[in-house]
Amino acid sequence: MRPRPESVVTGHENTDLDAFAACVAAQQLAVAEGRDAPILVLGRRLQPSLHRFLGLHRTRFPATRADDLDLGAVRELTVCDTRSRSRVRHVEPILARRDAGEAVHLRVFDHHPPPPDPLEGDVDVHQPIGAVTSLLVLRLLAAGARIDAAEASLYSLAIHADTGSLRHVTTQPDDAQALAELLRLGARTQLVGRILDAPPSEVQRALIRTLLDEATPVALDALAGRPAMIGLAPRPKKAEGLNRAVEEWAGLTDSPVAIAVFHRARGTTSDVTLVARSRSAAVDVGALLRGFGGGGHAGAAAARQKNTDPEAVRRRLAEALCALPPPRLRVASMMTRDVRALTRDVSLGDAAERLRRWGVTGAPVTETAANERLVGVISTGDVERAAREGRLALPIASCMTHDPITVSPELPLVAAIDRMARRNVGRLPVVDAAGALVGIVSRSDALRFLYGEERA
Ligand SMILES: [Mn+2]
Repeated sequence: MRPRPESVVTGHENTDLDAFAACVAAQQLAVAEGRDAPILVLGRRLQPSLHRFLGLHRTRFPATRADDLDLGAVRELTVCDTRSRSRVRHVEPILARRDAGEAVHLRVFDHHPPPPDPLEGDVDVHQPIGAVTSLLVLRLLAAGARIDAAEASLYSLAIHADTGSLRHVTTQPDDAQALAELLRLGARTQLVGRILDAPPSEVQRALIRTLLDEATPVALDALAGRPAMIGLAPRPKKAEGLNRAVEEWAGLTDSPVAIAVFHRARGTTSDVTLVARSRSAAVDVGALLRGFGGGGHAGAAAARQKNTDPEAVRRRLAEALCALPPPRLRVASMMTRDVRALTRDVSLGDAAERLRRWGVTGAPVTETAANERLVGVISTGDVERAAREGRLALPIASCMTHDPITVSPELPLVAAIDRMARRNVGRLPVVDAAGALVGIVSRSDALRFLYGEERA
């Protein structure tokens, strides 16, 4: 006879480390609050990283599949890491009894944006945070619960997984605080390498190769003309680790937005799985894929569509991406328009004098005062070198950089800052389509944008 629990806790289908760890934390929280620990119920499928973790830890953290339980007596249900009803179909019979008026107490802990089919819990805890496990760990600590080294290791692994080791833009101070407390409690950081950074499997490597070959760039207004990549690949029969494959692929493309369209033939049509990653604040892939019946976070999202045509899905994705609004902050909104420039016929001696008087370490050089076409840049370093070599009487054109790195006023500010950092230049002349100097952005403009007003 199957066990007949009264209280269960579960995470979303395709259960990952964050969902599983949050369920374990919810069990411990119940104990700390004087309730019985709920039975942990897994989704029908598990993410490979959780599978790897359970390979060693399944006796330490016991869990059961829904099919191996009789859920008819459940009076308490806790759902972690989702509040979308369609993502917890494995406990649907419990939810259906609750709909029918039976007394089933529902608790929900989540960190995703609202789904189209939200669960309404008796206790609803939603917080935009990197990992939902962080939220539960801080509650456990506040409740005075004891956390042993194995639990601390699981929780920290989940936080590393969902925050990309605190690097994703969704990371919050509470994630870092929870991680710090877990390290104090003996979390084993070496697990992160062993469980999360395992090399991609043969299937994943093949997918990454296909995506690299079969991706098309889509120029986006939202990225001021920079492309997003849309890749097409057949979904393998054992479709595990699609997320990991897409993450690796996204890291290998130079584009901040990468969306994979995985397809699998079903008769005359196909089932499609979309997996998206974005490193740009201008493209929220969670919002984008909600338009395709999916969901997720701004930086990572997924969706599934049945009975469709992969090429049509790719076209609709490209259209939806192109319809995103253009970036608000461009170089033009931040540049200094009143540029102190020199002309190419000025002597190096005069240039030295003017740079000193203006209190700047460099200036753009234009053709003539009347013709503002940018022809180069000169720095105090160039002038000092000329002075040492006794060449101050020569025109600056003899000593300037002739091919300076420039930006267009239409470029998003973040792209300009990126270019400044990568090329290690302190100022970027801004030129219009005709090559005329129209402004300049400097390191101090960049810092003001990144950190707000500088202190004097
Ligand atoms: Mn999560």
